[in-house]
Amino acid sequence: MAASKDSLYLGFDFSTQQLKVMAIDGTLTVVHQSYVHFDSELPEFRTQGGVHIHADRLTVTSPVLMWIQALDLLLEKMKNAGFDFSLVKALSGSGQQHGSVYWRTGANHTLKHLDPEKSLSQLLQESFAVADSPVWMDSSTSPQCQYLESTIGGAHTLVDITGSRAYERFTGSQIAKIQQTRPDQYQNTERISLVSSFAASLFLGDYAAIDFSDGSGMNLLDIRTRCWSEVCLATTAPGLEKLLGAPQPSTAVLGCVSPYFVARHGFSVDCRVVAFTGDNPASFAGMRLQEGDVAVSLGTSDTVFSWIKEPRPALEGHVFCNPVDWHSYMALLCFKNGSLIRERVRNECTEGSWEVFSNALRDTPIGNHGNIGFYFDVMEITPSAVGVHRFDCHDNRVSGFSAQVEVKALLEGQFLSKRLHAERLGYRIIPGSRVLATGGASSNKDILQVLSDVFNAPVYTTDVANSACLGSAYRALHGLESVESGVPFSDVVKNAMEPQLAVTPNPRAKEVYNQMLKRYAELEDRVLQEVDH
Ligand code: ADP
Ligand code: XUL
Repeated sequence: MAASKDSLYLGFDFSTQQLKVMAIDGTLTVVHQSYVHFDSELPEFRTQGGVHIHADRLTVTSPVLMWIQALDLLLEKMKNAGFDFSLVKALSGSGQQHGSVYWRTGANHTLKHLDPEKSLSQLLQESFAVADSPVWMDSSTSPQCQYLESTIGGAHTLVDITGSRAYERFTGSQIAKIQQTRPDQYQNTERISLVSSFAASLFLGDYAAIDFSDGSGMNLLDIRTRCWSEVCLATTAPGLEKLLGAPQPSTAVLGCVSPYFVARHGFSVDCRVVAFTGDNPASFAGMRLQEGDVAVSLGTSDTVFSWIKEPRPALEGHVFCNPVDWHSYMALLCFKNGSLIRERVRNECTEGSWEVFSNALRDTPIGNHGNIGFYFDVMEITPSAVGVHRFDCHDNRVSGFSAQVEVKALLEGQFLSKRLHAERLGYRIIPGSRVLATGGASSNKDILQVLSDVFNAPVYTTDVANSACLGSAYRALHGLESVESGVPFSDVVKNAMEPQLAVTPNPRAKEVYNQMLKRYAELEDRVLQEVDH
């Protein structure tokens, strides 16, 4: 690779709360970062945490035009910061997974003929059949999930084909719900994109393919053949194959940026668009995950993922196609109650200050005097439970903890849950295992200390907490290089900065958390039974 400082590679991340971008040069050095925060910078859309939670508490959507306006604003900010778009050789990006965008009939014609005098939000006002896109936080599609599993021959059959049993937030059930509840809008749709492929389409000026890795989060893709599963498509909604377009490898170069970006922002006509993918697959790339590592992302949602060679899908968690090596796979667990609940507890217990929150973590002992808590403000994905459940050291339910104990119980509970469910998926801590942490909360060392203690493994971070953006920029570079030479991803990023050791486990933690993990598992069963009745 010519490690040029004059060639730039862009990675965008259309995440739940904000749109972010990062630029790297040919030496993999980060040279620019910028973001647009939806709630505060685009208040006219009235989102909270980037979404609208509807009256039923189950339906969660985001306005598609908000994402477009955010892109207009972000590019404007970059221009004002003196960013030179003409140096960008390739760009890629990621999106929150599972969300779906419904392009109205005629929208592709609009995309292909964008007037560079106008903003994207002006031009695309009328381009969507569904204005509010269902996103990953939605859990309103239980009937569609039940129908899919029962029609296809049970949860195990669906797991074998798609890598996951039916999940409410997965795109297949979301599409089925739209088709059933708004047939007119479905009828008026010419293309369905994921958030990732929607964003790629904006840059491409044409409908962009869904990539194999993000496509694995739909309950529609056969993860072994990497083709749409005919039976899943047919069970979900009519005419789907045409509406989705053919899926493509995550490393595919889809084409060049549309003339609109050349004329309006000064991009080079040769700037390549590499397939966009999901935020978790992009983080996977950004963290340069190796076999044996486990990555823990602490963002709006918390996720845990690892590299796997052979898919052994289970009823819990997900197996996705690997975003950087198409022969392999990645395992993923998703926890919906992540940063937002940490913020709530911070606001209620530690005066809204992360510093006071950190003090509480430091000032309480490992094991928190035996107190254990489950904190699910919204219906959790792993496990499927809701509510706040607190237990004292004798496993008796209690109605509250002191502020400090509450903070520690939240973090210990979140990490015990991650370890428990990762172990159920086959993850084992072995000598040399590393926990790689990323996401907004990974900037907090006291949170990482609890993570390290619970997993009894050293925790590493990269300088850049924003691994989905970084991974997208790496993927842009790799996409370009691999077209020319077929070079593997690991070669392209081999000179990137190694993750830094952040914290090591306290020697006393192993025994305490091994015991506590057993109690946590039993109490989780109890919570699940009690919630059911
Ligand atoms: P997204 O999933 O939207 O990409 P990020 O990974 O950017 O989210 O994480 C944003 C979250 O990071 C915020 O909601 C906030 O709760 C959390 N965060 C930021 N700084 C800290 C901190 N010092 N300690 C704990 N959490 C933090
Ligand atoms: C993963 C998931 C979330 C979203 C938003 O399955 O639903 O992690 O990708 O980050």
